[in-house]
Amino acid sequence: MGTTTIRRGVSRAVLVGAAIAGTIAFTTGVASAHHADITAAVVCDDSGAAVIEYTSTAWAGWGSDPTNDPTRENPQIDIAFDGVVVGSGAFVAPTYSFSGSAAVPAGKSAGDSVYVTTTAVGMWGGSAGGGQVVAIMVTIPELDCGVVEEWGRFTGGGSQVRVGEARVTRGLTIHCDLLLSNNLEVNWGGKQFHMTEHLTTVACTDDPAIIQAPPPAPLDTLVGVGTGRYNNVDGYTIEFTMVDYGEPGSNDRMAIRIYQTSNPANVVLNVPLQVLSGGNLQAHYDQPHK
Ligand SMILES: [Ca+2]
Repeated sequence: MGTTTIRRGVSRAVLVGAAIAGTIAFTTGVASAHHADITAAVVCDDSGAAVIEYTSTAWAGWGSDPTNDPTRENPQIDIAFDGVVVGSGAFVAPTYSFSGSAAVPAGKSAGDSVYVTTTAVGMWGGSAGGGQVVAIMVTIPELDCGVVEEWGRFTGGGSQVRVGEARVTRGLTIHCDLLLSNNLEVNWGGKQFHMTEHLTTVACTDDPAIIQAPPPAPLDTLVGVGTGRYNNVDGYTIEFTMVDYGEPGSNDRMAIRIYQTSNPANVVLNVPLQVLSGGNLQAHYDQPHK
């Protein structure tokens, strides 16, 4: 068996713990209306690392037209964590702000504080001098940036699942992780396909736009590929997509394509993605298992 790609459903980083305390701690520099405001929060980035996200904005009380105020321009605003510059940007129309992120300083952990400062290094538009510093204190929360694996599976419920010319035999079960036994059997026009090999690839995904419940599940869409027997002859591949649009199943969708593995042009069944004409696909949570 070749390389198996396993996607265990939706993965996401989880933030656990207290809300971020962000308060303006001090303002220094030239006594002037010109300064940068700063907001910041500790979050997990996509790679699972703890980072401080910041947004620096020209002082909010400025002017009446936020989209066209050259006095808000500044060519260099430095961002520092505990005095170490970690980023730089410019205030330009129309937002006069910028955002970024950088790693939490080494050695800092939950409960520690980090001073996030924004310094107006450049001259302001309208030729006001720079030098203003604004700082906020960010307290690092309890963070668990580990990737959470949410496991899922699909079953066929209700009456027999029908899509296009195909009927999916009762007992349909497909797991995202490939590890437990799967069952997919399709009948159409007197012909029959039975998936015999575990899937070779599968993707389980969750589209926020699709209301899949009930039951609650970490996915609404499963895309799989497997091999099996067509009319009792080995050497065929099945590609399938299942989408759970909730109950009673009349909005659920499925696609099935079966072809000869050695000759993909020999397609014996092709049902494009479409609404079921019977039955109900159901996505579920599954227990972690090895
Ligand atoms: Ca459904």
